[in-house]
Amino acid sequence: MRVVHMSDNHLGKAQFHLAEREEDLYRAFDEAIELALEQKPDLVLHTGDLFDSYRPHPRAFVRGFEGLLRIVEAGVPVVIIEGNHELGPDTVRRRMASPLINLRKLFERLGYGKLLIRLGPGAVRIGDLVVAGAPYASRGVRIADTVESLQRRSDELCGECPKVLMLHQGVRGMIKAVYPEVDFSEVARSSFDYVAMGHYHNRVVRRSGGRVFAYSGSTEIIETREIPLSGEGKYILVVDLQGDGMEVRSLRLRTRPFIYFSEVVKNTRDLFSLIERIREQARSLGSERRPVIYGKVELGDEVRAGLPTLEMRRSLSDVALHVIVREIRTPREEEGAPTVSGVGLEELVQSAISSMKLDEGVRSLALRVFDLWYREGKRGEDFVRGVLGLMEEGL
Ligand SMILES: [Mn+2]
Repeated sequence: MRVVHMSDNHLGKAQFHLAEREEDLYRAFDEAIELALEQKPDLVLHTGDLFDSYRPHPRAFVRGFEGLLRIVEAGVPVVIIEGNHELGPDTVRRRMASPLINLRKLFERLGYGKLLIRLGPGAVRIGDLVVAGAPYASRGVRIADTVESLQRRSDELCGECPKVLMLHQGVRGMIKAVYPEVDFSEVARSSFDYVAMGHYHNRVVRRSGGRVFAYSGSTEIIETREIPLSGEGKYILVVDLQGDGMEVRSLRLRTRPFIYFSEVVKNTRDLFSLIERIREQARSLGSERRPVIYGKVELGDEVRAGLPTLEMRRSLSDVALHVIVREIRTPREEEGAPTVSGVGLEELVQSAISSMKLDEGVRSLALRVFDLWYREGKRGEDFVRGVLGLMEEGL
């Protein structure tokens, strides 16, 4: 049995507010589907965040619909779960259907109801394979309990069949940076043969006792924090489940190139040498798509703030789609000045909130509010409604 696993296309996101980046994400999704179908799979698994928003732009909705339609028209079933981006305050509280529910309704009307399967949560048998899965659940929900009940339902469907579990969660012990909702041990305690995961945007394939736990990663660069790892590429996974073994292959997608840099610029000579090197690198890419150039410079005393950004934009804009420079001035060491190294914003906020003298309820509310703002990306009205929702729930 051959299964293709893909995730996190984030259709509809226009990174850096660029129409070209919105199109890049559609292209990556289309290519993922093309590569998937070339494999003649028995099944396609989608582990969430097909859309960037739970209220996708019609353009994104149509592209998502067309892509999945190509798969089911080839007679291949698709099993999909919601990622955090498909769940807004409204969808979570059941007042509004998620975009995946709307997609499913359309497929049903077209007579493809049996081929587009949304697990919300649930388990299905497809041929000799059992596939179980659950939508994204935020921190505070006991994911270990969900896994346990999905295991029971899967065993009831077929005892000896190979089994797949689909989750859109951060798993501690498999990923860094995104803060996790569940421990690896709690997922590994189950007996699913292949655990297909979404949410983390870099590919991670972990083998353990003949079983495989894998994040296929996103199909394009979605967040700026993925840029330093852009050289590693973006993938879909092809899983061959045989009687006693499993083979997992990665198929690389042709995404837009990114050039990442991180340099100390002591003077203007350093700056122009950096620009020349990046220009050479951009030229040597040989890509039909111009790269995004993104990085940071640590400014020496002789360099005026703003100059690197100005010069790099001016001299590289002909070879790049977009140039982003983060300028950092190294603070002179002062006694007693707090130093933070290698700690991300999430960890920093978490430890700051944790160190405050707060009532436990207030502390966890503060963490959840940060979660809404930072990870679920809620802004404006959505954010306010999200916070009010949390307070109503007494969380
Ligand atoms: Mn995602």
